[in-house]
Amino acid sequence: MTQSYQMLIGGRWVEAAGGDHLASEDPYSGKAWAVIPRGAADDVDAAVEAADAAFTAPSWRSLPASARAALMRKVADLIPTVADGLAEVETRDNGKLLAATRGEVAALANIFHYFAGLADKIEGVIAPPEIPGVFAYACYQPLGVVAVITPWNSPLLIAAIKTANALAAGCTVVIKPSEFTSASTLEFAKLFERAGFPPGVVNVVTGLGAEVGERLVTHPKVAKIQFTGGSATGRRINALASGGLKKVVLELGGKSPNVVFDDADIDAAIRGAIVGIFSSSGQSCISGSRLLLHRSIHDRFIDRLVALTKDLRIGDPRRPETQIGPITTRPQFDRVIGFLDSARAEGAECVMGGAALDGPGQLVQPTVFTRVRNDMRIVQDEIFGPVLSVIPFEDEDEAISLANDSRYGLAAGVWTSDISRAFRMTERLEAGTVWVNTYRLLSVLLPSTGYKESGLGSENGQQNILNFMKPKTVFLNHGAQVTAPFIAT
Ligand code: TXE
Repeated sequence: MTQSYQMLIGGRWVEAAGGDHLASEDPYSGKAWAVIPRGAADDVDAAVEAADAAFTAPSWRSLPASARAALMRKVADLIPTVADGLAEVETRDNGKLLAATRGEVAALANIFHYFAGLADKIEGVIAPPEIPGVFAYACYQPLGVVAVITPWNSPLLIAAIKTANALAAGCTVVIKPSEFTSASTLEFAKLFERAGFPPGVVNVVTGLGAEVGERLVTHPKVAKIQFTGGSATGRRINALASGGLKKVVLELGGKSPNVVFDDADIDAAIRGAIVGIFSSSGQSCISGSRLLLHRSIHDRFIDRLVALTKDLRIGDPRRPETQIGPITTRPQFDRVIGFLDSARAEGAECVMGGAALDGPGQLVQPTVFTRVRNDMRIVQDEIFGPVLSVIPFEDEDEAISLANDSRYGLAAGVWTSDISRAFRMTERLEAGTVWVNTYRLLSVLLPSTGYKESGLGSENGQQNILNFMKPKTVFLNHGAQVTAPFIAT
């Protein structure tokens, strides 16, 4: 039986105005399991109007920051009561391992507590008196309506982080989840009602990027766009939004290098390489998809990595023993298979995997290519699948030159026991996040950004709250002679 979802606009659960729907498929069974409304321009307009009205309504705008924080804490406290169901919906919709989606859902409570903690710590600036009789200060005001556009690989986690950032600042939001994985966001949105948020502060409109996404991005009452997704879409959003001079933050793709020196703890580095690329079946912007190995360890490292990877269990993401689940969407599955073909055509050697699995669902074998050159498509393009390219290097300089020879710059890993080398590498790697002797750790307590084509602007951390606000400078004359105009002091 298929589950039927509605969108949340202005505090009401509604169908699309046009009455259209989209099917959501379970990537493991390949069957449709839910229907979501296929929104269009009218629905976006209604959601943005609702968010704008909520933004100016006293029930939100005049709410003390501590009360706003309290509402966010209520959401955090509600999360454990729905966590199991949320994780199951996410796994069914995007195919990520249940263990992973449970972890992501558990993190949401901390994320909401963290951002709630920032809501009442936004302070302005008082300038030292310069003009007798004039008091000058700057305060920060929330930007307004924030559009949150999310992808299919971690839909709930990404929507929750962006929404929490925006709410803490006093903004209102319209979330547009990926058309492939909208269910978890719609489930999550129920918590804002339960927590007592005023209607219209959080809205969700589902549908296609070209229909719902573009309207949202160009709507005159949207002040800021927070986007995670592919680079081509990010570029288009940036171009569309520039017409309205909107603030845009883009978290885009990656082709991250994982660099292993011969002085590293090799067993740990092998585990780090496997986790780096095969977690979430490689469908992660921070995947360590380029493994750079010091030439002296190359062959034995690959032998052991392949031996361990062969034991990984591929299959149903709901089963506890499964370690690699399906590719989330059919177009993405076709794209990954296309890369496997192009790698062979370009002369790379496939030392393990290299094919889809028979049977239902979009399962791809974990795949390792050696004898790759840096100019090959599998090395330069983001595959977003369980495909690892291995490249040897001679020394630190060559490692850096290979690692940085990419239009992306999202993340990088370094494995070494030499602390000086670790410092040198972190300094020289062109990436927004660098891990030393670990991989994939993330924290909303710290800023995250992408260098080069991996992004625009940054998210998270304490300072980021001000990126959802605009300063207002006030000169308050409480007794000075009005000075001659046009004279700057
Ligand atoms: O993402 P899109 P796609 C990469 C990965 C993948 C590629 C394409 O390499 O193969 O992107 O994936 C909405 N205006 N990443 O095509 O299109 C869309 O509806 C406004 C990396 O599935 O970027 C969805 O909600 N919105 C990434 C969201 O954008 C538009 C995660 C993302 O979809 C729009 C996912 C438009 N014109 C894929 N077009 C990461 N950084 O983690 C689409 N959308």
